[in-house]
Amino acid sequence: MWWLFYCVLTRYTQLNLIKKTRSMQKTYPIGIRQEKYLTTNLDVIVVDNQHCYAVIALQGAQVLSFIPKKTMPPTDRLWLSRGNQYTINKAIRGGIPLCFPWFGPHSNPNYPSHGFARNKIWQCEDIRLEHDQSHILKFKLGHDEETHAVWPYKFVLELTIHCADTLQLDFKLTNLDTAKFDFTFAWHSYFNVDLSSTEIYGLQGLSYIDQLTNTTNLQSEQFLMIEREVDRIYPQTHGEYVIQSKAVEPIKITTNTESVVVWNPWIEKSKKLSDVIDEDWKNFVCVENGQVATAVQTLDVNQTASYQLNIA
Ligand code: TA6
Repeated sequence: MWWLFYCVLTRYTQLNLIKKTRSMQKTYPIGIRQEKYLTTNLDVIVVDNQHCYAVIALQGAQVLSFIPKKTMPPTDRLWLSRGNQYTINKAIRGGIPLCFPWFGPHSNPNYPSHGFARNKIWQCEDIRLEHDQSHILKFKLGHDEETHAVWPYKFVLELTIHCADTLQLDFKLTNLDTAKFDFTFAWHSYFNVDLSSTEIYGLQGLSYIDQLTNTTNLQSEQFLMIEREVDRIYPQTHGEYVIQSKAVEPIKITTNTESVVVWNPWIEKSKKLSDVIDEDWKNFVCVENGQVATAVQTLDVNQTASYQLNIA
C-alpha cells in the first residue's frame, strides 16, 4: 500500500515540475526563437519571417544581422566582425550597437567608450506577430547601480525593433529623475559593403567635423568615397542617405535624427582593433545616425525623447 502511495506522489511531483518548467519557459510567436549565438554564450533572439531573417542580441538589444528576403540573393545588410569574442561587458563589433548616454570616449577614461547601453543586458518586454507576418520586438533598459555609478540619473530606455521588408528602430528615452539631464546617442551601424566601390549619398553641401584633424569642412561632392581612414561628424543633415556598393543592392537609410557619423578605420587603425581581423576593414562602412551634434540633448523631468531609424 505504501509503495502505491509513493509512486502516486512521485508522479504528481514530476507532473507538477514539468508544468512549472513549461510556465517558466517563454512562449514566442511563430517565427521567433531564443538561443545561444553560434558556439558562444551570447543570448540572441532569432527572427525568421516571410520578410526577413534577423538576429538580435539581448546584450545592447543589438541587431547583429538583418537579411531582407526580397534581396536577390538574400544578403545581410549589416556587417558583423569575425573577431568578436562575445565576452561579458565587451562591446560587440558590428550590426547596430546603440551608443548611449554618450557618444565617443568619456572624459573619465575608466568609463566605457560610447556609454553603457551596448554592454548591458536588456529585457525583451514584448514580441508581436503583425497581420503582415512581420514581427515587432520591444526591449527595455532601466537605470541600476552600474549605470548610476557612471551616469547619476534615473531613466528608462525602450528600443522597439520592427523586422519587416525594412528594419525600423524606435528609440524612446524617458527621464524618470527629479532633475533634467543631457545625453547624446547614436546607432553605430556597420553596413556590409565592398568599401572600394562604396559611394555614400545624402551628404552633399553639409559641413562636417573631421575627427582626425579636428577641422570643420564642407562636403561639396555629390557622394563620399572611402579612400583612407575616415572619421567625420556631420552635425546637421537631411536624414536621408543611400549607400551604393557593388555586390549589394543600394542600402537606403531614413531617420529623424539630426547627425550622422561616417567611419572606417582603414589599414593602420584597424591593426589596433583586436576584433577586426586581417583586411576585414574592407568589408564595412559605418554610417551612424543619432544625436551627436556639438550641442547635447537636454531632457526635462518626465519628458520623453523619441527617434527613428529605417534601413531598407
Ligand atoms: O565611429 C566613430 C567612432 O567614435 C570612431 O572614432 C571609433 O572610435 C569608432 O567609433 C569605434 O568605436 P568603438 O568603441 O566601437 O571601438
